[in-house]
Amino acid sequence: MTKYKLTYFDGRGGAEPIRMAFAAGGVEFEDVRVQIAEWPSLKPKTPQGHLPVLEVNGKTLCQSMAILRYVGKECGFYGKQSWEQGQIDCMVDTLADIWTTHGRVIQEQNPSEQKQLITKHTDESIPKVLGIIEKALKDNSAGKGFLVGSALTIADIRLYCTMDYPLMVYGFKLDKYPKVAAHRKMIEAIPKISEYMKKRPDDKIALELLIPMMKNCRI
Ligand SMILES: N[C@@H](CCC(=O)N[C@@H](CS)C(=O)NCC(=O)O)C(=O)O
Repeated sequence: MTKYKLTYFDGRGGAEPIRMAFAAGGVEFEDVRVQIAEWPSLKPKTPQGHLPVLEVNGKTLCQSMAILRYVGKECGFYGKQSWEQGQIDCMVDTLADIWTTHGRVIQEQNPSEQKQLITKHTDESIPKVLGIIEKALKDNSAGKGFLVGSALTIADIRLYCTMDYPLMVYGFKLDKYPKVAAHRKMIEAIPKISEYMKKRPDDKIALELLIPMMKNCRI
């Protein structure tokens, strides 16, 4: 039996879609969560100096989206043929823009610059991406709510997980994006995902790092 070991920090971030894809596929994996204090000594031992890292029977794969695509293929969430896979990739890459601007916000040390970046993130970057996603969901409505095709794919999982931090950390609202809001409910209702979400640990990165960072920034 293939042995999967996923190493990431003790939060959702870049690893959560991978964890969720494993869970939705009913595939067991070892969920290794590195504490911030452990990271400096572990970093030089990782292949590219960052996480997530997936070990498959002792072989190592880096880069969150490469890992997600690999796990998507392993679990049957990567579409039926090349065209569908192209569409899935398009949606996954579109969503990456939300992560890019989130990354800029959390790396900014200057509070007033950080405030400006948060405004850009919530008022420009997220709405721009969600406008594209809302339209894609509308255009694919005969697929009955999935982002691509008519079954769960990594594009759906990536969408769900990408919106976690905008909703939890930045207080973003989905009122203007009814299809995205309905998609969220649909994903939460998938039995294996619902079961996984009930059991998963709290997101320590969001609770201990990101949410306090945003509170300080609003003062
Ligand atoms: N392009 C990489 C970026 C990985 C990355 O920057 N990971 C962050 C956590 S989300 C990390 O390891 N930060 C600690 C560090 O770089 O020292 C990916 O998608 O996996």
